[in-house]
Amino acid sequence: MNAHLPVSAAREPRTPPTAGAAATRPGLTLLIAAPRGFCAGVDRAIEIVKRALERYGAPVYVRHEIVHNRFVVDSLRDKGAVFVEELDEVPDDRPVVFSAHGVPKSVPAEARRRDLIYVDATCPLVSKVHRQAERQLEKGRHILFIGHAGHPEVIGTMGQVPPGTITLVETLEQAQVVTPPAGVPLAYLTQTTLSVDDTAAITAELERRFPDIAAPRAEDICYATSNRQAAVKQIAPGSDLVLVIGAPNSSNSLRLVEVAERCGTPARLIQRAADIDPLWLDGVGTIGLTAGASAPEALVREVVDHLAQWRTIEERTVVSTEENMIFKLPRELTD
Ligand code: 0O3
Ligand code: SF4
Repeated sequence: MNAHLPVSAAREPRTPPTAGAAATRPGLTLLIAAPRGFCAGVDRAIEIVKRALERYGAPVYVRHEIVHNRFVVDSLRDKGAVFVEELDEVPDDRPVVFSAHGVPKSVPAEARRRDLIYVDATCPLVSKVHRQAERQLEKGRHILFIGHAGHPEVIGTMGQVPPGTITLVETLEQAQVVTPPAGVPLAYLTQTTLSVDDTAAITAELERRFPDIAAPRAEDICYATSNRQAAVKQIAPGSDLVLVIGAPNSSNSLRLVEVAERCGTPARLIQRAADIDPLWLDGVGTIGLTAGASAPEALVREVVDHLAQWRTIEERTVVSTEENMIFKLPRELTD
């Protein structure tokens, strides 16, 4: 393990659940990244669904998974939320919440046309990118949007402007060949949950090819995404294996796996503790542990307790930065 890591809290070794065999269990050091897990946008989105259930009673419909985590979705479903993919699955007389990832303009427009009660749980940092897209359109610029095709945030942001005024760029290779309309000024924007390093390479290429391209006023990749990636860079080099708690459709969680692997450390995405194969622990003395922005802290504790079945655990929290971001709830749920 790297002795120079900033370790904020070193705990006593945990006694495994089945005492007696403790002395024979090999030790396992856990380097737990901080920050990890829920960001302010996810906290807010989940709170919106809970408050909508209190205010309107069940069922409250939610368009798309409120955040990309099955545990979160299942617990809200137990409280009376009904998850659907499209508005046409929502009855006329029930409220609907739009997920944290944002929606194309056509979705609230359709909700208004049908006179539905709707609450928008789009993260304010995603909404900020939506507004930038509108502003660039007003300025007559064609937008190169950096993001992953098919992701709901990408569909939502690209749906803020008419088709033909925005072009998706997914990779550095695409940035090298993209041919936007000739003679039209350009701007670029990005998805909020991208790899900081890959995006820097893509934007550098766009700026090299199109020196007058307008950049976002501030980085579109959000604070939570960049902080979680930086935190993995702190733990991965001293770990034999990195576990990332998150869903396979969670963009920000997938990026954390990539960051660990690029540090030269094998990494696994797991949804729950039960996904851990005990064989992964062969020859492993230190595990780095983190969680994507949509994964609850309860799952981190579940993983630690699960590992304690097999090993005597020494937990260390490695803090790379402090976070204290909180977003206000929509007024219609606080009045
Ligand atoms: O965008 P991503 O797939 O990472 O979404 P998650 O996993 O639900 O995490 C929350 C992030 C978000 C709502 C968009 O920025
Ligand atoms: Fe908002 Fe960032 Fe969290 Fe996405 S990851 S919900 S943009 S704070």
